[in-house]
Amino acid sequence: MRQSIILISGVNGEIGHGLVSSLYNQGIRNLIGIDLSTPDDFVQERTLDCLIGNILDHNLLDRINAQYQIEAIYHMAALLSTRAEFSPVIAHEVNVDGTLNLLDLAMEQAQSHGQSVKFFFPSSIAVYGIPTLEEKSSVGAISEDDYRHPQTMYGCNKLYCESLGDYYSHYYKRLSTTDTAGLVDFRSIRFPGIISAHTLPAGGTSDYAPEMIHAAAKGEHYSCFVREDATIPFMTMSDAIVAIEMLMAAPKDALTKMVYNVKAFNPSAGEFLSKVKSYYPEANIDFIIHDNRQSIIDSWPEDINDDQARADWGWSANHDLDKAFSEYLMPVIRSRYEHN
Ligand code: AKB
Repeated sequence: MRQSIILISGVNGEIGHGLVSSLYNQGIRNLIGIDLSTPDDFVQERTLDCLIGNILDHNLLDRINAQYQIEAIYHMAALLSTRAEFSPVIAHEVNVDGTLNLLDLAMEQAQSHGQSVKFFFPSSIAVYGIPTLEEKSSVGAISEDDYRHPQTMYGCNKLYCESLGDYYSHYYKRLSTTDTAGLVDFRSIRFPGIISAHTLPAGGTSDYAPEMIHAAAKGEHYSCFVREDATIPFMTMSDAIVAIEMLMAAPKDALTKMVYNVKAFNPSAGEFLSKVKSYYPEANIDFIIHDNRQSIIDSWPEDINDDQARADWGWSANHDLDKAFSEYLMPVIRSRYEHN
């Protein structure tokens, strides 16, 4: 009999770390990670095994398929928005083909063991594309069906993969006689920028906020690459993990959507800096605008409407901007950098 496991792709990344930590603290001991790089000790100590490899490698996925019985997949591996603009074709391969491979693995597994496989997919506010700054500031909080005109390769990839999730959940091989509806139970959240106290992001465009606070804590100079008035939604990593767990635990019949917005706070870069300075008055941070990265931020919404997540699975963020600093970021960041 195959061992029952939960599979996490991109386990060594930012959300991977947060997820492993939280699932392990709940007593879950059957986590298997995949990552391109060898995961750090924190991840290795909390997982049953970590496979070093690529989600594009069919031999690796075949081995996982043969060896394990998969209950759920958390598919975190991705190239983020800035990095994807430098290598759009590679980004498409990783973000789209990688997701397709894991959806296919979920379907094969569900067909072989006869139970549905839950599939979590982190989507992003990058699926939205607002044409002008005037419209961005006048439009208010935007809902899941609004403005789905991504301007980045990453946003295009995320939006398309949401549709693939819908296809695998509801319409997979609909011309065959086998009924596959519901075998893959796809659930997704469109995340805003995420700020972790423990790790730094790599290759995203919302990275300026976490980079600011970590640089200030380390006493390093930092040049923020967007204007002071640039505004998008953010949340803490701790709230992002809570959101994933709440959505994955929700009864299926309570869900009216496959993809949900969630939000917490939406400071401008200047407001975020003021908050950083209230803890680190000596912070050496200036603004040197990178026009192209700025244009990506300008296309993302200032605010999003998460009413449906609140109504369907009781979502509400624990951290507003003040609490994000006082209850989550500062206690961890202080002890982390003061001991180095
Ligand atoms: C990025 O900046 O690419 C990500 C995102 C908003 O999805 N953090």
